[in-house]
Amino acid sequence: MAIPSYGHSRAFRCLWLLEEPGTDDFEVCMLTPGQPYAPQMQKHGVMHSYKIPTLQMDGHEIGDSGVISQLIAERYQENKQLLGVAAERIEMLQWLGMAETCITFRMPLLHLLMGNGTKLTDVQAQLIEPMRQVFRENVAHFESHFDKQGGDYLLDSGFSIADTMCAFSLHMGDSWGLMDLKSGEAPKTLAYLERMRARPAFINTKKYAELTPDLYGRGCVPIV
Ligand SMILES: N[C@@H](CCC(=O)N[C@@H](CS)C(=O)NCC(=O)O)C(=O)O
Repeated sequence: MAIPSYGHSRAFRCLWLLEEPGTDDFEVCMLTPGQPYAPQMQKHGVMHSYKIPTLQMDGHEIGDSGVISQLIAERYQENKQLLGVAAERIEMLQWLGMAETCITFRMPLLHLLMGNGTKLTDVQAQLIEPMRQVFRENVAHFESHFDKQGGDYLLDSGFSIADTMCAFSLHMGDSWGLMDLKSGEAPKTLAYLERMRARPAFINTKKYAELTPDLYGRGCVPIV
């Protein structure tokens, strides 16, 4: 799997999944952030994909975190069930989609957040306020789910790829101050996010952000 060397790319979702127990047979190729990804990945045998994350598996190149998550979960489902039960399939797929749509509106802000010097507060009135209600509704969707269904995870049956996909989006939105999780309007969603952040695999995944570009195995162990 090829990913850039910073911790807030969507690759976080897939690395987190791989760091959960049940999966050992993988290599992670960290890339240099800010440089075009395709040429860097080509040096490692990726022919067509230019997206991060990219998974090379069984002769295929897969360049979408949701699809990669499904394929990894299917591959290792004998070790650990991360796809929910059959009756939850449609709900699980909807959460995979939600993970992307709930951050889409924030994408124009990414270049600001990734260190070009502009403060979020400086663009608040122009870029954030007009979308404030849309941002709120995304958070409200998670909160009403936990109000109705309770439970520690998005699926009733337990921890799944719905969590690795969506909790990363909530983590990113909260860390960058783009989601009102701490306003008091979404206490259950915030508690859910804190539970996800406390998982050992989530904590291990954050360590990938400190690595230099190279090949690594589970737990950030260099491959020699
Ligand atoms: N929906 C895809 C989006 C992947 C994506 O756009 N990744 C960004 C980095 S987070 C990327 O590769 N940007 C470079 C490009 O689009 O050329 C996913 O969830 O993986």
